[in-house]
Amino acid sequence: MKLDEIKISKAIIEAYNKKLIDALQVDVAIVGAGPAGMVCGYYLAKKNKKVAIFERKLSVGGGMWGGGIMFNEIVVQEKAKGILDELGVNTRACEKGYYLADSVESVSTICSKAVKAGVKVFNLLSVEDVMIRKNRICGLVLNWTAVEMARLHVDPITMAARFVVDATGHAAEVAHIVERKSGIALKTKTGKVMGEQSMWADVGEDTIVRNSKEAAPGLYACGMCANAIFGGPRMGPIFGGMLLSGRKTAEILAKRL
Ligand code: 48F
Repeated sequence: MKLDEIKISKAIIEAYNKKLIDALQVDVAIVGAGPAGMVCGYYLAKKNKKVAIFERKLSVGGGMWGGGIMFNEIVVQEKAKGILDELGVNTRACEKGYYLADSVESVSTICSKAVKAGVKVFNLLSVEDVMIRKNRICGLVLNWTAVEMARLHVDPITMAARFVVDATGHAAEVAHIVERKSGIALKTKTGKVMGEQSMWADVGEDTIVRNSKEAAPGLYACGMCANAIFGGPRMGPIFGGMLLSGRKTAEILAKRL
């Protein structure tokens, strides 16, 4: 059989169009395919919820690939090890109560499990705005990352979601957009993004799970951005909090859907 480039192009264009059109209306739209967003998507998809993740970069995985200072190992604590076990990520005990995992194996396995559970991941798409109706966040405004990077004057498209999850990490980009543009007060002490505090793993890992909650009507904070929004320390290359935050957010949303 001779290979035909036109057939290859047509197959890709048709399949992607179908996938994107189908994602224009979902139960949960997650912004950011870091560890927290992907774990959240995995648990929601396992409960048969329709989930799309929009990721700015070419690759998924956010800050997990590089472990600590580019040493590609991550640490998780006892409480979170069960999530890696469930996903099939190998862990090795190091100090008592601390487990190591290869960060490349962690990212690739979490992503694979999320996609196989039914999550649709759209890389190279940036969220530049939100859709708000009746004072509730109910969708996202998307543009190609290439358009954003080249600063081209190209209008975005819009998709609808029953819930939106901000899983954009330290930047808390969706919450910042809501603060800047909507007039809706965030459910924080100040009504605004509180900002993350200096490194303190022990406190940060706890607060991140507590802060994984609704940040504005229709908008949930998940992963590092939960501490950025509600105020809590960063925690460095320990990733248990990200996994637990992703699972907690999924559990709350599964009940609300
Ligand atoms: O930063 P990231 O990995 O967030 P996370 O899942 O995990 C945090 C840890 O990696 C680490 C840490 C551990 O102690 O503190 O930082 O909370 O992943 C966030 C993803 O969101 C994407 C970004 O490219 C990254 O992959 N992202 C950020 N803003 C946007 C976005 C946006 N506006 N649109 C689409 N994707």
